[in-house]
Amino acid sequence: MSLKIGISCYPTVGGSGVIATELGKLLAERGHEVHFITSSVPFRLDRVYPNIYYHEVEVNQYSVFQYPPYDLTLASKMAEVVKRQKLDIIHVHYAVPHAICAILAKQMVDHDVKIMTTLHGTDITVLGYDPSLKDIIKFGIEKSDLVTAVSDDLVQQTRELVSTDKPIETVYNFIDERVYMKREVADLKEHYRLQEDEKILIHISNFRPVKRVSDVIKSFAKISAKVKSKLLLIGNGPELAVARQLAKQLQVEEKVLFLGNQKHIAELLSMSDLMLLLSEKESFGLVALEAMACGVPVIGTRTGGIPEVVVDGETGYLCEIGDTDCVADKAISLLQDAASYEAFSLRGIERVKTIFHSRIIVSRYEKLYQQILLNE
Ligand code: GMT
Repeated sequence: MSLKIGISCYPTVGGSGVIATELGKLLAERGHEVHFITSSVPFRLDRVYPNIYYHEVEVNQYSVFQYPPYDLTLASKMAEVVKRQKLDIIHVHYAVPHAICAILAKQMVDHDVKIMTTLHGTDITVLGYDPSLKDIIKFGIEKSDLVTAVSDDLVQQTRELVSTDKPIETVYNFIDERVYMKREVADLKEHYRLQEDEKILIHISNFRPVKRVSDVIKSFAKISAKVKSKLLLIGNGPELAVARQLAKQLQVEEKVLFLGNQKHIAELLSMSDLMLLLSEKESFGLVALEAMACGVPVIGTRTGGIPEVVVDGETGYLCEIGDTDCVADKAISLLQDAASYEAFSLRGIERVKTIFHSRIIVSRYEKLYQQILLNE
């Protein structure tokens, strides 16, 4: 049965925006009518797609208000789209503010739209500790018709933080395997002057303190003392200046390439040998999945959902938060052992195909949509 599905997310760079957009694209390919209700065109929606409609939430700054009313404008836009398009479901990404906006929108219309909320971590792990928001997060979760989270760990954390009995289903993230695969990138390597005998490490994030980019630099300094290597840093954010300063201090600045935000991640991963994801909190770690899909093993921290993505000793390694000696030791041994490197790389590709394949995950979401609609 083809459905009319509204999707709201933060459309800018970020894992939740990527997942929301890729899900919308794949649902549209399966014949559903998808309506993005967002403040700008989601950055992955980069061409015209049949079955996809975009409704802009125009947030105006009025001189009388200190803050632009994003939440209320979004709720009104949701109500307008639900009413006009007769949506079956609004699938929101984040409990706060998006689930709250959907609940409000539902009250504004005379049409029984269902609300599905997907938790991505940031709202729960960051906002959940802010007592003033705890109750509204709980409200958003409990008033949704169905709630999913991107890892078992996030389900657990949400339960503990907001003390709710509401069933929360784990639905893992996925990648578009037509994009994330190992590619031929000899020209690109040449462009960046990367040499054949150099190992390439990569870190991709929004450089928030939670990503512990300093640990990435510290680990890399230890690795590069033993293995001829370079580090690619992809992304932008508040810790970028700190990372630059530390690279200088540890005398590895010549070996670190700061490439800023990039669109063609699969190409950059295809020239890389190892990913470092050393976050303090990470409900899933979509970049780790993208890396594995391109045959790049990952060294991650044993935190949040990372251990559900990266299998220690099989598709990468896990180290405790802040243990840069562990990261360096594991990286050096893996990079120096070609046979075991190859096995890690292949197992990563296989794991993505069997557990995180878009076909499996999108079908799971479709089944959950049907389930909500049948529960009427
Ligand atoms: O990692 C971020 O800071 C961005 C954030 C987001 O909301 O886009 O990412 C969260 O959602 C991603 C997609 O589900 C997950 O892969 C990330 O692990 C999660 N980030 C955190 O939990 C810190």
